[in-house]
Parts: sequence; C-alpha cells; structure tokens
Amino acid sequence: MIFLDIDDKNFDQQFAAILSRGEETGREVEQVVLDIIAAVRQRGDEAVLEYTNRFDRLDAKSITELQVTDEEIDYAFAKVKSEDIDALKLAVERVARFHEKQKQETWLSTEETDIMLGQMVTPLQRVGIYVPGGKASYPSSVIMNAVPAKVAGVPEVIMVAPTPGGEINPHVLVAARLSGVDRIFRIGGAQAVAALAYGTTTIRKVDKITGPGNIYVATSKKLVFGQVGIDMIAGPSEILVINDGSGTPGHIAADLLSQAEHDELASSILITTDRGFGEKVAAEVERQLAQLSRESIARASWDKFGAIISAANLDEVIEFSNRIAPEHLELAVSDPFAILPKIKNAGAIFMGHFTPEAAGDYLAGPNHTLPTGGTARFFSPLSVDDFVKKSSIVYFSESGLNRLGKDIIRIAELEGLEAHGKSVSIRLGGQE
Ligand code: HSO
Ligand code: ZN
Repeated sequence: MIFLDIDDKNFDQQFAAILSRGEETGREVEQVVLDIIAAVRQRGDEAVLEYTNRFDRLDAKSITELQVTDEEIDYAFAKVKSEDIDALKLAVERVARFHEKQKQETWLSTEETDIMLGQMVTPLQRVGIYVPGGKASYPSSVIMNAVPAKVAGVPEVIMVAPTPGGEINPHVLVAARLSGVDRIFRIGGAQAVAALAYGTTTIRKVDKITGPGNIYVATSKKLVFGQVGIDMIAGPSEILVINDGSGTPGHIAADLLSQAEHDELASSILITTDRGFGEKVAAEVERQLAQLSRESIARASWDKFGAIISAANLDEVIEFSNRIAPEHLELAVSDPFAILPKIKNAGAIFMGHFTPEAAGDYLAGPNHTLPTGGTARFFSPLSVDDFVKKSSIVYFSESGLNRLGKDIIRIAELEGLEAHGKSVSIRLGGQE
C-alpha cells in the first residue's frame, strides 16, 4: 500500500503503477486460442470433447455426458443447506425486480397521420453464459448474468462451466435453476466459447456470450466478437472509497479488503480529506488482514495496488474520482446525496456509511458486472439492454409517400443513385 498526497507534484507518476495493472493478452495465449477455435469449427463436438477431457482431466465419451442432468441439479438442491437456497432465492427475486425496471417498451409513433415510425424491442433468441471453474465459480455471477437475460425474454439460456476433475459447485447449480438457466454443459475455456459462437451438433450456436473468465476466455471472447455479441471484457476488480473524515475506519478497511480478496490484481483505494482518518484505516486494514481466510490474496493486492490518498477538499476528491472512473465507488461521507450529482464516471455508486459494496455484489438488485479499468467513462453495467436488440419500424401510407416523395428523390439525385429515386417515383406518378 502506498500513502499519497494528491497535491504532491509527483502524484501522477506515483499513482501510475496502480493504474497500469491488468493482464496483457500475450501473443502465445492468442495463438493457443486461435488453434482451439479453428479445431472446434472444423471438428465440432469431437474437438470440444478432446479439449475438455485433456484440460479438465475427464474421461467423457461424448458431449451428452457433459450436459448436466436435472437429477444432478435435484441432488445439488438436496445437498445445499435450505438457508443457503433461501438466500440465493432472495437474491434472484431482488435482482429480477431491479432488472424489470430496465425493460424498454416497443413503441410506434403516430405523430403524423399518414406515416408511422417506431422501434421494436426483441429479445436475443439464445445466449451463452460463461461461469468460471474452480474458486471463482460464484453463484452470484450466475444470477447476475442469467436473470437479466430471462427478464429480457431470452427463450434459451445455455450455461457453460469447466469442471476441473469433474467437480461442479452445487451452489452454482442451485443458482442456475433459480435464475431460469435452460441447459448446462461442463465445458470451459476457449473450446466452450468457440462451441457457443459457432455451434456444434450438440451445442447450439448462440447470439451472445456473457460472463467472466480467465485470460483464455477473455481472449476467445474477443476473437469471436462479430460472429456473436459479447459483453464487455472485465479486467481486475477495483474499488474507490471517498471519505470526508466521517464514519468508522474499521468499516472502510473491511470494504477495501472485500475487493482485495478477489484477486492479487484487484485494487482498493481510499481518498480522504482527513489524513488522520486515512492512517486509522491503514492500521485497521493491517489488523483485519491477519484474520482473513484469503489473507495471502488480499495482502498481495493491498501491498501492490492499495492506496490511501489525502486531499485538501471534497472537490479535489471528486475530480480524482471522475478521472479514474472506478468500477465501484463508495461515497463514505456524511451527505452522499449532496455529492452524487457531481459524479460523472462510475460503474456502481454505494451511498453512505451503511452500504458496503458487498450488498451490491449479492442482492441489492443492480448488476455486479460492471465496467472496470476506467471504462466506466463509456460503458454501463450489464443490464436487460444487453439481451435485447431493436428494430426500426417504418410505415408510409400512399399520402405519406406523396408528401415526402419529392425530397427522397431529390436526395437520391444528389447522391447519384437513380434507382433509389425511381423506387419512389414509380409509386407516385406511375412513370417508369
Ligand atoms: N465484486 C465482484 C463481484 C463478486 N463479488 C462476485 C463477490 N462475488 C465484481 O467486481
Ligand atoms: Zn465482490
């Protein structure tokens, strides 16, 4: 962790190391992924099966063996504690209720009596959701991807998850059923992304792939973009806490650590107008770190990408926040609503002293898939919009075409596109 003063003339230089984290897409990764995609395009199921058996140490004889059965999900429900199922149900309900509010209606405008214009909203027909294997296999991520798709009206949601050694997290299966996932395959990596993008005999081609994944998954999503839609490519997680000296240092330390424990590359930053408060937070972080089960990950992240910054006033603090466009922004100040209108760039904003980011990670309602690495300047959280597309609707009656036809012809002429003009004139005057 580094202590910085925003007014120090070397601030930008000192802070640069924290900004420039993240995995670079190596050439080798790209080549490996390209080979896998090519093999899946050529040999379909057979290639997916080979890679899955090899990378996940399985011995499956066919892809159908890799599809999770209803009985397996029933078994997961039997194994998981009923209190855990209830908590996941609550999360699904709250996330669904929030995302319902995002739905956009199809509209048709009749402002002109002889012309109708509109926009039709249609859900994507089939989407793939990637769920990472191993430790980062989170039921909350299943909920945050599947629920908006289902709320949008997507008829078929296919989930893929690698199962190294055959293990699948039962909480992930419970979350999948509660969120309305239609089909689950135990496949992962570039082979899963390629199968979803191009389709195989068993795995049907989807319109869009969403969900987090490692560097191989992120690279393969980038490479199949265009063939299918993808969500944004998530970088390592980050949190920025804004503070005015109010609140409890221990609470803020806990929030910083909740990001740090995700990943060695996660970044947790506090910016405060009260340097003494910042020092207390630093001491609290040290104290709490020692008690965490994921201490080594959290410590690596805090050591390298943690920062406590002091600033002269809240205006300076806000200017800094808008500049870095954090994924998660906590307004740990006495009057967060007074600051809110000044925030220009942030993925999600957590207001006041009793809104830890974890509330939003799990069940407040908004999506936890957020733009990282400063991309909140132009990207939004994952939402129902990601699972629909729009078609424009144009209707001209005869009188409508009569009214606007000559100007259509005029523009066609100035573009030198005669056939365009004729498609109008042939209807108007009847002349060829
Ligand atoms: N904070 C993560 C989401 C998550 N947290 C999942 C816990 N589980 C996104 O930045
Ligand atoms: Zn989290």
